[in-house]
Amino acid sequence: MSLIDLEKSFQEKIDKEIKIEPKDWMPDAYRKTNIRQISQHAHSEIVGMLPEGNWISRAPSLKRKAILIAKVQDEAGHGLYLYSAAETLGISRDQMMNDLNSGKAKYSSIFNYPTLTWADMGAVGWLVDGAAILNQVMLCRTSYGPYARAMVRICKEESFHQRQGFETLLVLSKGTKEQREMCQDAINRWWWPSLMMFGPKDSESTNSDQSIKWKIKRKTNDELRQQFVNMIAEQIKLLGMTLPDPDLKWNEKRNQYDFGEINWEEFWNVVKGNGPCNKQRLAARNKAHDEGAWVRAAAIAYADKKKNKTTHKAA
Ligand code: FAQ
Repeated sequence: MSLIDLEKSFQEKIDKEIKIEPKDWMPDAYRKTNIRQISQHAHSEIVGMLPEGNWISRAPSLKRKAILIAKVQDEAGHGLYLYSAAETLGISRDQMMNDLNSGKAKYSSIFNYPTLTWADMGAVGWLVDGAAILNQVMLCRTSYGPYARAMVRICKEESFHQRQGFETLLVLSKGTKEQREMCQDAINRWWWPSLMMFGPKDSESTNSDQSIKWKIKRKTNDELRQQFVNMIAEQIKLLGMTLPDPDLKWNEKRNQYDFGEINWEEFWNVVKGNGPCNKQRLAARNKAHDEGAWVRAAAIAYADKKKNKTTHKAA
């Protein structure tokens, strides 16, 4: 078959909603886009453990500590499913780790902001996991099979994460004056960065058109962002708090909430490595990688020993 025919039958498969599997023929650019997106997604889960991990030792009760440990552990699991999904496309885990640790690979901008108070654990769960879920529910139907299947399980866990975040804020919102202020302050700081998680506006999104044609993405950045604003603008009423946007208003005609302009300069600054915590996050990842070298060496030595024993027996 010629390249043109291969590409045509590939697109036909996508149009018929048939999943693309690792051994199927695929255009190089489809492989590369999936490796880029899945590995960035995996890195986001792993780096995303850091801002919350920061609060495990300071959680206000044993119950909150147990919940937070479980959540952070879930994020590690998500990273591992996603690295495995990316590996099926021919990239090695070592390569992905090197790209993350050297600063070459991107991860979500949101994790470059600091978690300053306990209320941030609620805001991260409610807003950050909330934004992540909207995006990930769409990815359960992405065209690459291993990615879609990984997302199904991840979404179930993220849904619990968002609820625990909302519940943490709900308790604070009914607490003392100081607790209510802490709750509002966390919402104020996390709102705009959460909107940035959906990526640049559609007119600036370099990958969207092709990714939508290949059904890697099913909705555009702006569509998902709007969906998120509509959802949160209603949920915040239950907390009795406000969102820090004077332009947020229900629009009867559009049947959607209008909202203010995102600070895109801040977004690109963070993406380029100049956010409040970019350097700290990379330093923490590199430290963990270096300190874990002996574990990887021991696992390889053990696997070699086991393999040699089996070969010996067979001979
Ligand atoms: N941060 O052309 P587009 C989570 C880059 S998981 C940094 O629109 P695309 C769980 C983008 O890579 C959160 N960079 O790109 C959790 C591209 O650069 P490139 C992560 C960003 O791929 C919760 C350039 O800008 N979720 O939170 C960002 O079509 C709590 C142009 O952009 C995923 O990764 C950004 N926010 O759409 C864990 C979901 N946005 O690569 C712990 C999967 C854009 O060409 C605690 N990913 N860029 O050099 C996606 O759905 C997509 O990749 C988008 C971006 C929607 C993020």
